Amino acid sequence: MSAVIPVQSSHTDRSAPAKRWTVSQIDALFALPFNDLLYRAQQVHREHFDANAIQRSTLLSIKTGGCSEDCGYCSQAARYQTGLERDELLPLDEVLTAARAAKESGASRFCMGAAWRGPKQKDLEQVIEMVREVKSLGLETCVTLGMLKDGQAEQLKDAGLDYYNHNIDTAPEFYGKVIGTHSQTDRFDTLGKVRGAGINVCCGGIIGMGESRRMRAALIAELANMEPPPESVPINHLVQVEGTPLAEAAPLDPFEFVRTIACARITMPTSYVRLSAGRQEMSDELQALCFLAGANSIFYGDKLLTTGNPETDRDRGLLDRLGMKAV
Ligand code: SAM
Ligand code: DTB
Ligand code: SF4
Repeated sequence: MSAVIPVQSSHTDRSAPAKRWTVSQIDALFALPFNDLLYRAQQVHREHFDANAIQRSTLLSIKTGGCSEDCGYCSQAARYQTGLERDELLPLDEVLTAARAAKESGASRFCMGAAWRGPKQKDLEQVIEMVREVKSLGLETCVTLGMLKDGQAEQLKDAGLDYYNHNIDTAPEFYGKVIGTHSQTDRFDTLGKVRGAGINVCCGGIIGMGESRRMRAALIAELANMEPPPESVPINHLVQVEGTPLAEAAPLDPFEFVRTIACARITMPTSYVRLSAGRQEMSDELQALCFLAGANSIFYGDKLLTTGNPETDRDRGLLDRLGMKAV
């Protein structure tokens, strides 16, 4: 087995070209005995990070529901009857109240999400104001607004935006089965604009949508082969939302989710790997395994965008019990 899995040389210099990973190499990582895979992930993790430190980001949905897109997992797509109430873009003062509360409870980054295919210029101007003001509270800023047009990333950068979240979600061969209103190529186009403007990239995907292991490997390969790989890699477990096409997706073996985290860690040694959506449905023990596999970031606060996340008290308790500290 080890013949097909090269040992990664350490890659701390982000200016040097990263190693390219083939899908087969990552598939071979997935196929390792669980303990061997986690051991490798731990070695890589400890080479680049404090293995007991965790970064915390708080999410806020600044514009909820009514989205034109057809993403098969999403509660916010207008075309699915998910029972979600639509909201217009939140006023600045509500956003700032939430950002202050996030800072107070210990988050280092505040991430604002909008259910858009992409922002219209007049909406972008309001978001830019939010970014400026949130940043002035001493928080890192992140937004996820959908696809960007030329010039929009630069405007966000000028406002002081630190991260743009834009996921590629799944393997290229599975993308069209989940989403029909835009392509993965469109997503890469926006990621290029974000990178080009000098904004940090937050890009990951969703596991548990009925994809095969090979497809999970292909998703990780696409992420790891970005030049450079994303600074932040959210690995979401599908949250099954009633009314969406993926509400009845077949359950995933939880160890397969842990393996995905480990593969992300090994192939993207210097990136923050975020254990993202789906934590509320996970046991403390499963989350601890994800941290052992190299996840070193979480969404913190009792709501994601429209679905639940563990209460902050539960998270504080978990991190305490594991002897982990926030960064
Ligand atoms: N509309 C923008 C976009 O699509 O990029 C921003 C918001 S969208 C909700 C952000 C990401 O949330 C999606 O790309 C997807 O990875 C994740 N997501 C949405 N619904 C989810 C669900 N039910 N379970 C897991 N992840 C989900
Ligand atoms: C990401 O990868 N996960 C977050 C964030 N980026 C924007 C969103 C998760 C959404 C989960 C479903 C919901 O709450 O609507
Ligand atoms: Fe719209 Fe984003 Fe949901 Fe897709 S994931 S339906 S683009 S809000």
